[in-house]
Amino acid sequence: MSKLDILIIPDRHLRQVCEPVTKVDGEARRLLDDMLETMYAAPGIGLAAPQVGVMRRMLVIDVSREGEPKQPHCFINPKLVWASEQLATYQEGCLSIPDYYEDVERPARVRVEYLDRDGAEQEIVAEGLLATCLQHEIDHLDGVLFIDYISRLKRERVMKKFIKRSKNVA
Ligand code: GNR
Ligand code: NI
Repeated sequence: MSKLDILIIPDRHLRQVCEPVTKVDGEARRLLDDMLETMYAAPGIGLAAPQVGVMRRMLVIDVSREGEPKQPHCFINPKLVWASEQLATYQEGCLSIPDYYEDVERPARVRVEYLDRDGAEQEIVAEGLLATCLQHEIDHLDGVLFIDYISRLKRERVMKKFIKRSKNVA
């Protein structure tokens, strides 16, 4: 397994729409394993393929708490097929927008259809942090970031900071 580099805004990969995975083969599974290693090392509770520059509809999540058994989940071609009217607010962060956190309101419960790492069709009904994380990660596959849900003033402020930072290091 190998740890991958996580892309930071304003990297253009983070604003593109990913293509479906056509074959769940060894190469796809290797990428999922590398994404899990990268997510645990960060550390984070989720990671989407475009965050490591791979423009395919794949993501990994583990919302288990520290000290509890790990619960790695792989989602391939995930599709949000139902969302509750009831909303829930979580303070979100993103490994592609380091050290920035804001409250975001999203549907509290969602149903998602996807393929697992064996290519089998699965469906999950999620709530709580898992529901929020799934929506955050699926958004990444469509080039959407959590800062798109905060005020324009806050978003432009954080974008400006990271654009400046990218010019200083790159
Ligand atoms: O590690 C992460 N924490 C988090 C907290 C609240 C809502 C969403 C997330 S996902 C984030 C990792 C990440 O950037 N995934 O794309
Ligand atoms: Ni993110």
